[in-house]
Amino acid sequence: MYSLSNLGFGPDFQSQLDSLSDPSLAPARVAQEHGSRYLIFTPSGESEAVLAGRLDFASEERPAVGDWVAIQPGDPARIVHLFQRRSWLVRQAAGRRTHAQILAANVDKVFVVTAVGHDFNPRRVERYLVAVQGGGAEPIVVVNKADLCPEIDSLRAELEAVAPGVPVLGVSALHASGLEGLRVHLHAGCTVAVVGSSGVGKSTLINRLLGEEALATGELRAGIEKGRHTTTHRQLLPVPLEDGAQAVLVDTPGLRELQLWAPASTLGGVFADIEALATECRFRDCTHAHEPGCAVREAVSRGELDADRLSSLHKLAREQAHHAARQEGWARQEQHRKEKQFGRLGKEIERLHPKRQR
Ligand SMILES: Nc1nc2c(ncn2[C@@H]2O[C@H](COP(=O)(O)OP(=O)(O)O)[C@@H](O)[C@H]2O)c(=O)[nH]1
Ligand SMILES: [Mg+2]
Ligand SMILES: [Zn+2]
Repeated sequence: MYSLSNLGFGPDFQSQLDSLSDPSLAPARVAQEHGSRYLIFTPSGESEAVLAGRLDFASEERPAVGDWVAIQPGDPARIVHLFQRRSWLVRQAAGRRTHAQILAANVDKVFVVTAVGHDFNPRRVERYLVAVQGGGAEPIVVVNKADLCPEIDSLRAELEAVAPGVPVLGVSALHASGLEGLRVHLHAGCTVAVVGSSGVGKSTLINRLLGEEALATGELRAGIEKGRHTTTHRQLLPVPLEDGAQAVLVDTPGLRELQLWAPASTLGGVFADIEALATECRFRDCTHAHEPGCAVREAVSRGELDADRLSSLHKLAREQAHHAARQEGWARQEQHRKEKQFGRLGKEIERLHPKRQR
């Protein structure tokens, strides 16, 4: 059984429900999505749900895992309304036409999981942090498989340097060590998504936090850190805490690369060290690329700032600008298409009801 508050339902969603003023509707949270069929959590348990016809919009406007929705109870229940999201984890979905794909909605925190060995890469972690903070969630960096590496503390320090203000924890999911550091982030009603490349141990970690082998994990193959990718669907997993309370974990399949989808403003948060240096640049809009009197490039030449970190910022800023421009282009096209459609509709109405127009 679930309670709405353990699932993360709060006053903001309650007031959205109230504003629908339809006593036949009930709140529910999307736990899994399989095309047009959904698994939802409600206070009376789990149930299947389908979309009511009119919700069939563009993909960002369709319910995603973690979304709060209003349902008409039944078998299956019908989802009639999607509540406004508090936060989200978004990536750009692959395909001819790039579009935003909601990986998880209404997430409070995100465990960004990496592992010692070939996955370890500060540049990849920076990328995740930008995406997480851009969606309004709080990141926690987890370096897994600490059992395989005696230098775990120096790896942690390396990530702390690229993640100002973000906790960086070394753990071993396999040996269940260091997990207390993660558990302190699980509160009643709190939603924590777990992201990272395939094989870093996300499912193993979630099983440990759940206290049961709920998820299949990859087999340890030849070589030390290789794992098979086994999670294929995103899903919500309630975690029992003390006193009957629950938090909610979101398992995600391994992402080969989390393509950035975040507002430009989040770059500043992740690269706060560079932002601080930039206050000393001669030009206020210095891009730290070629301008004279650039305090950031001076810090690089003095060896105080890693040149790779600066080029990472440049790369992410270019990507961000590129996506923003493309998105704007589509928004204009879409607007144009709608205007044309409404224009046609107007003419049609005029044709059918000529008198009403006068
Ligand atoms: N040595 C070691 N192996 C681990 C650890 N955590 C997970 N693994 C192994 O890594 C492989 C991939 O784990 P899995 O949880 O499926 O990764 P996922 O793809 O991120 O969900 C499996 O063979 C796990 O047993 C750990 O802390 N130490
Ligand atoms: Mg997995
Ligand atoms: Zn500069």
